[in-house]
Amino acid sequence: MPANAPVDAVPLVSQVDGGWRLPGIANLHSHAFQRAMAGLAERQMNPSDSFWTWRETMYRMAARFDPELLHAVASQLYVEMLEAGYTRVCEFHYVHHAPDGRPYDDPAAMSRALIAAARDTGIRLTLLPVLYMTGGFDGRPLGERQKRFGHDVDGYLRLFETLRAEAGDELLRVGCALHSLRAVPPEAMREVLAALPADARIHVHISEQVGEVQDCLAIRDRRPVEWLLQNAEVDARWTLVHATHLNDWEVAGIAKSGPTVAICPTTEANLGDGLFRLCDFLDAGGAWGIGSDSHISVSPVEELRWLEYGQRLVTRHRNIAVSPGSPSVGETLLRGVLASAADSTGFDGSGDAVVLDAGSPLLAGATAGDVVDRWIFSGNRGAVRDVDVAGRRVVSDGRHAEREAVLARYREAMDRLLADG
Ligand code: NGQ
Ligand code: ZN
Repeated sequence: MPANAPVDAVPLVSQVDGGWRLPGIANLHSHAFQRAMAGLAERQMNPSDSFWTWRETMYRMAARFDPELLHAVASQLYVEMLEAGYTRVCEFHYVHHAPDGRPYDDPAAMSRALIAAARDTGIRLTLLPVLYMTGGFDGRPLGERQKRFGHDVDGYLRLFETLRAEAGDELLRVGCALHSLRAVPPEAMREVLAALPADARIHVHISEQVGEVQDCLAIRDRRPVEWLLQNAEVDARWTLVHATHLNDWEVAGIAKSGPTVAICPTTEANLGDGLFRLCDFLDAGGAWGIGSDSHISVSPVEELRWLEYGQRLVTRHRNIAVSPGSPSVGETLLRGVLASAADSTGFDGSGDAVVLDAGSPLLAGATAGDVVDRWIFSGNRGAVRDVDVAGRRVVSDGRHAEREAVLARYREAMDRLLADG
């Protein structure tokens, strides 16, 4: 196949012995520690519960982590990701220091816990140490619980360089994340961007909540995406996480500049963010992928299904994510995810594969033309049989080789995280 063949011409699925082989899937957005609170923020505390009150619960959970607990939780999460078909994960990592804000003896200790979890489980990791400096657009200092997230520019760049020097093999990349426009003052953003190597990936949370758009307008006189496009050279090295609230100019501007939008459908639903403007963005030719973000679900099937279902619910139509020449919703979605994966993660994903079990009831009588739709739109029974990462088999018969040992450590970690006091 010539390198410039249109993506639709590359077969997405091939038949192998007793299965259907697909490319590995990239998870563009993860906060590993949040796996430990999945399902634990679903009781009403206050009639005005919102993203911002959820965040307080999340901060209480974040405050309990140390490197050992992070390693245990991330290992479990990565096993679950691999068993679900994710072979690459971008870890948007901001819990850097001890709970009182002081750096650990090794300032990269929390990052190393994530790297160890990825190496132990065999998932490809794009580690994105996060720059987090202020508690709001007005530049207010970090709150008590945010202190362990914070760096000044020099401290951040030291961490970035330390990690970067250790990366580059087929399983680890290091890029840069700006937590959000509210957490990074403009001058600091410029300094950090100017210091990055030319090939560094850059991820940023943006325009997830209406409150953030309003604050940005009030203080920077621009909407968040509008401001970013006007104040940084946003291109294919960038990933904009969420980008939920966009006006027409912003939709066109993102599509034209080439960043990937990391859409996190289950988390965005869970947090009451709003609905990404998928139809308009696809029409504009924008690049996008999916992330499991807060890990209330660890399933590419569920992310893709809900991305489509959200659109069906608001438009009252069916079969939305299609394009001329690509009438299958499942295939169009999967191709979208594949097309952005290398730009967003820094891994081209060669040697990654997911084999679906042809013996699964979901796939009885499947053909190459319908197997992807059937996988995505026929329920929640796991159909992933085998998973390869960089040519190495890490999941066989639906099970990760280290599943039991990782789970035992995770249970102990959860007991500690959930203990009183
Ligand atoms: C985060 N998560 O950093 O974990 C954020 C919440 C914030 C999502 N936005 C915190 N889904 O945005 O300040
Ligand atoms: Zn996030």
